[in-house]
Amino acid sequence: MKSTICVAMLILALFATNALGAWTLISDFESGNPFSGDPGSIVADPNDAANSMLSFSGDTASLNLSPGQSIADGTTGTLFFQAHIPDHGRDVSLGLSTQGSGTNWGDYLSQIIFINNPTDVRARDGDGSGGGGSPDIISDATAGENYSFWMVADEDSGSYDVYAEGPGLTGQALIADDFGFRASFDPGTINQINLKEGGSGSGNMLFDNLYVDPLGQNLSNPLAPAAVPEPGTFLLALGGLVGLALLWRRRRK
Ligand SMILES: [Ca+2]
Ligand SMILES: [Ca+2]
Ligand SMILES: [Ca+2]
Repeated sequence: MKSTICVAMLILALFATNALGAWTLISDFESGNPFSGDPGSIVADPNDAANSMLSFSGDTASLNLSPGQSIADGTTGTLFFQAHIPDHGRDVSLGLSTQGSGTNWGDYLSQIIFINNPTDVRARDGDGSGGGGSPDIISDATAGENYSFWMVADEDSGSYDVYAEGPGLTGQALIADDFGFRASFDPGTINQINLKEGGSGSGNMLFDNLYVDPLGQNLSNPLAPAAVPEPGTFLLALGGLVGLALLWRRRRK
């Protein structure tokens, strides 16, 4: 009997593992642009004509997250997005904020800054806890390629981490650790994404595939095929577990 319970628990654990990692798509820019303000336009991905991306060429834009997409007061959530830095394009910041606070620099919580000449990526360390200033987090990023970013924001401590994957990086790299929010206020619910031009450069900056997991740090890739075991693999594992359980029962007799 004990062994049967043991097998049932293991099967439940298998299903529970697959249920973790809840990404919600905010926009893949295939059917419109959810940003308001000066939101730019939808263009074809320079590397894949079948894919659409946001081309931001304006001054300021914002996107309001629905309650189900928002990071609640006192909790941690993760924003995933892809960025493509054109050669000699526009200096643009992307970051999290709160509805009602606005879109000024002082309203940014987390802030990643795409510098287009040279193609560096920086992040603002608002309270100096990660060393201060806006250090390079990717020096000499490769123009014309897509990078994936995971921005893990902790509302309670007012800090964030940035992980990235792309040319010149080794796997999924932690490139900003415990950087302080830029805004000096206690944000409460984090429910806005801001885009803002940095005052230099011209042209555009491309973004795609915005996802949020408002319930915690999530370093899985929402664009990767779902990690569900194939039926054959699952049955093989199940068979193995049942076999082990039977063996265990026989040994105990
Ligand atoms: Ca797209
Ligand atoms: Ca950290
Ligand atoms: Ca708070």
